Amino acid sequence: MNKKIVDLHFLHSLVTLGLILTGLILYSQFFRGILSALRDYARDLHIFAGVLFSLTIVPYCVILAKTWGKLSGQFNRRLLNLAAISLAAGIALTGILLFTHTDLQNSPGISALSLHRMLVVIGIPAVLYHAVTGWFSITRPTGMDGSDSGDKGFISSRRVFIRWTASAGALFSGLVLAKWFLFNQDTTLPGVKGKYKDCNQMDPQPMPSLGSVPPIGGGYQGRFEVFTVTPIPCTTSAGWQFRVFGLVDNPLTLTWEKFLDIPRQVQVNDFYCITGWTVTHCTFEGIPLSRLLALVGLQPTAQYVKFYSGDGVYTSALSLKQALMNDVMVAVLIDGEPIPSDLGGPARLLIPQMYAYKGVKWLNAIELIQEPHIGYWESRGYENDAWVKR
Ligand SMILES: Nc1nc2c(c(=O)[nH]1)N[C@H]1C(S)=C(S)[C@@H](COP(=O)(O)O)O[C@H]1N2
Ligand SMILES: [Mo]
Repeated sequence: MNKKIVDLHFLHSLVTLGLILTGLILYSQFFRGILSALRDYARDLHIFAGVLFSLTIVPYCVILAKTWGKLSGQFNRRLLNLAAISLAAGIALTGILLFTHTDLQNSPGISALSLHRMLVVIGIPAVLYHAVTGWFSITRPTGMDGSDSGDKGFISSRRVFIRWTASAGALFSGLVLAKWFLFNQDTTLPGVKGKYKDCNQMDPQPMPSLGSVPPIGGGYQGRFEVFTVTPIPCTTSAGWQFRVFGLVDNPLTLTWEKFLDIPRQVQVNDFYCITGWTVTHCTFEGIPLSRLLALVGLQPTAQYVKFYSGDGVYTSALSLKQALMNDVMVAVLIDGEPIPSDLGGPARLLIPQMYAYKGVKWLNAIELIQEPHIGYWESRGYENDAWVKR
């Protein structure tokens, strides 16, 4: 191998290692919770490394094109190199789609994120295998294609051993990743019980209305990735209250029971996280936000609506016009079951036409204000008007 290729290869392996590490951080539940500030750095690093990764694909294509002729008769090597480049390009392309939030249109079940992960499930084991077997052929300069240059006996049996171990390791890591990424879908039982933790103790439980049971949406499809920037708050009906205050004529403080007395509506929505995952056909039941606002009497100076979470940290806001859209609701049931604490219960905000970061979990207060408010993720770079783009 000439020096240029070795340098390129060294750079590429560093970038790949960085991508794998930051990617695992992005996927890990651990970093979606209270360490989500770190997750944010990991995302920036992942994007940066992703750009470098995408760029390094180009010279590989050039090199392959140049050596294509020399590889005549070596069908396997041609195929392997093509496959490796396609895999890298696929990962890069789906990564770019994720970065720009443009998902694959009209392809139910297959999203840029699921494809990205699927390709990584093949890619990481392949990279591991290549790293282990490639490593040894660099320290002992023999043919990369497995043709031993005069090694006999002990050494070649060691190489066979290494290859087998690498294969086993690659297979194992592939299976672990596949189980992690792909077979983590909850398609077995309908509903949310048993799949998401619920540490709330609410009495009485909200009675599902017609349409929630059985859910008119037919049951949600996909999997919620439980996001929280704080430890998950648990509450009881006695300890819980819901306030509507600010620029209103009649501020409200509702107990759980009074809150449940307000008529609810049932609607079917898809749920979009801006990081690329989607849950479709959710049947939500809750109080339309416009109904809550009608109860308090808005003052003319009320221009924006600010939402508070029971976690004490997370906030978001809408303009009054957005807040009055008829599908914005404070949801208490999903597919006829109380929303578990993992998913923001006992009550969470739902703005179906916007990305889910606008939907404050553990919602317990709404304030009418005059000036715009920039919420938790909005102040960390996400758009304030978070219309779903797809
Ligand atoms: N209080 C609070 N609300 C929140 C968040 C959060 O971290 N804390 N994350 C937001 C984001 S980014 C998403 S995608 C959804 C995730 O909802 P889920 O955890 O029920 O899947 O909640 C939104 N609401
Ligand atoms: Mo999100």
